[in-house]
Amino acid sequence: MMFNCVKNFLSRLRTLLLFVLALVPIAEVMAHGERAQEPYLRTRTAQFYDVQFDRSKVEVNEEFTITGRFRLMQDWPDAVSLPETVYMSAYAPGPVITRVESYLNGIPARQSFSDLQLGRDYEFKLVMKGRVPGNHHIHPMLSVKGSGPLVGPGVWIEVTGSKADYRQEVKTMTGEVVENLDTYGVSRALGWYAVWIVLAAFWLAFWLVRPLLIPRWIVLNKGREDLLVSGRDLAVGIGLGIVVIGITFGGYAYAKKEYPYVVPLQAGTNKIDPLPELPSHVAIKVVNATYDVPGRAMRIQAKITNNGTEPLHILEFTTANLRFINKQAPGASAAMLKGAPTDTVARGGLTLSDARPIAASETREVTLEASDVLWELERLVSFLTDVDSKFGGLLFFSAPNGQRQISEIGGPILPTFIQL
Ligand SMILES: [Cu+2]
Repeated sequence: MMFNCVKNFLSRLRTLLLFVLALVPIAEVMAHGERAQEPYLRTRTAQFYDVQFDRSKVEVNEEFTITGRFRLMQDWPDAVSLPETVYMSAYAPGPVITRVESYLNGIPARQSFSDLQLGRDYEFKLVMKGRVPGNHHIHPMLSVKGSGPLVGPGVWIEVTGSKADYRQEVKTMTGEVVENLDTYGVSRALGWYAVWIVLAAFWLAFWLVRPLLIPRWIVLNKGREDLLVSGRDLAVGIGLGIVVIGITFGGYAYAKKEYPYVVPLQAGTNKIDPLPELPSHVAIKVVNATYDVPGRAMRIQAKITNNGTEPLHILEFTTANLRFINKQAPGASAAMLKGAPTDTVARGGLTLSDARPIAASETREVTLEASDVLWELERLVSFLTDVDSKFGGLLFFSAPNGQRQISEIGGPILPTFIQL
């Protein structure tokens, strides 16, 4: 009877669990938190563009490269620390890939960089290597001291093979070849742990085997402190002290002899110049911006002035790694191919109130509509509840001569809760 009861309960619990699991979309389970970042952090800090992964499937030990650019937004939010110290890397769920090389504007990015400039572009290159088999979501990532990581578009990389085959060979400056950095020195470190644990355990056990707190307290109360520490205790204490100091200095002398050339971990930062400023002939003034909550659409009314000599098409609006491409613009299909093959390219694209190119020295008021369920999926609509309700993004223009212009666009945004 009792057994049946338990069995029934367990089967009900299982049904309930299955039901709850069915409610959780798979994609949410596999994502690893990039959507949890506040929208002001994702739309108004670093805008990644032209991000490309050269492979989507690698074997353990095989390398792949992530390249791309980011623009640091002029309208950097007050709540986010300025990019005074940054570190360029890739984001992976755990140590499943290894960073082999990294560059920012062609300079090795082993260390942090200081004083990056707002409103300017930077180019990165990351060479990564498969380490743990599995399907991993990998992003380029710019870590800003005081603010945290700002991630670029993520791509699923499948690592195949066996973790046991992983090797990371390194040749040191003195010519020594380390066969596998993954396991190098681990046994020695564990050996040292063992030495200190044994010594500590001995010292603890030495005192624990004797009568402990209450008897010693009574002795103390009776004024017989002389009984608490015997001559043998003192001798063992001094002996242990000599052993500890001996091991410490002996270990140091041994390491110094074995490895005469030691380079400490590099802690300084590098200065870096931004990419040369591209000539921009566009002036943008946002007149009005709204986010239509039921329609999941951002509408931006902007006065765009073309100060150049070529007519310009509005090609793309990008923010927080979402891409809205105007399919009518020349170069649209090339633009589609240019970025990483992510699922964050809006299918509906970018809709314009006036699709004609903006002629040279013309000023036109255009309404851009970026409508897609991605706003919701990427959890970007919570900017409506921010104390600083502003949006930001990049607007790309294309000219008939194939040139592309990139301008920052942004300003306050108002939510509308009813369909207008
Ligand atoms: Cu991800």
